[in-house]
Amino acid sequence: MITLYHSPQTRSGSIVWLLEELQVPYETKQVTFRKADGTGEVDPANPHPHGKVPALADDGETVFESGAIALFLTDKYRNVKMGPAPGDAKRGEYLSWLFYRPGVMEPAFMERRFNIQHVNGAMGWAKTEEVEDVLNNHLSKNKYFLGDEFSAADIMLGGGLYYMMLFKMTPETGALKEYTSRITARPAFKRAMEK
Ligand SMILES: N[C@@H](CCC(=O)N[C@@H](CS)C(=O)NCC(=O)O)C(=O)O
Repeated sequence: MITLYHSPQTRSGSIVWLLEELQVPYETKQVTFRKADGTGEVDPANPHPHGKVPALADDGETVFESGAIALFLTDKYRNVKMGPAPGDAKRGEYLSWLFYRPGVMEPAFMERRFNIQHVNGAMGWAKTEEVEDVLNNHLSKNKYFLGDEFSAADIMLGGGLYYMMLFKMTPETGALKEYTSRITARPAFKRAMEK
């Protein structure tokens, strides 16, 4: 049985959405975590080395970091295809976008939120406006991150973009509005939100 270490309205919500898309049995264990306002504490039941959410346990294996969890699940559970397998022509593109979320998109938006000075050539991500251009350009030409194929990359990046627009952390462009409406209309997204 899959156990997701979870807390509502956090990044672990993306994994609930993914599990709902995959239609696999799972349980959630609600854990506490350190919040931005200084409240909360690491839950000793959470296997994440920093006490963050999400973390996941499955058949004796522990996985932490959202991107790693997404890749682990979409490779292992393939009754519903949520990501191209090794050898598939879109595998490289899939991995690129999955890693883009924690490696580039998130740091870029946090940089703006916390007013951090960008240093090209030193930081591993790109300036916020440049990231916004890449995302908007891609999504104005493609239905999903992988073209016509919805995948876990849309949950990881698209889910993040949806909340960033909601909290005014990125401008509400036509491309982003249309794309996020498309992905949040999915029944699995609605089920995840209800949970
Ligand atoms: N890079 C991690 C980030 C996870 C993360 O920071 N989650 C927040 C909740 S949204 C958290 O648990 N924060 C607690 C802390 O930083 O100690 C991932 O993508 O899984």
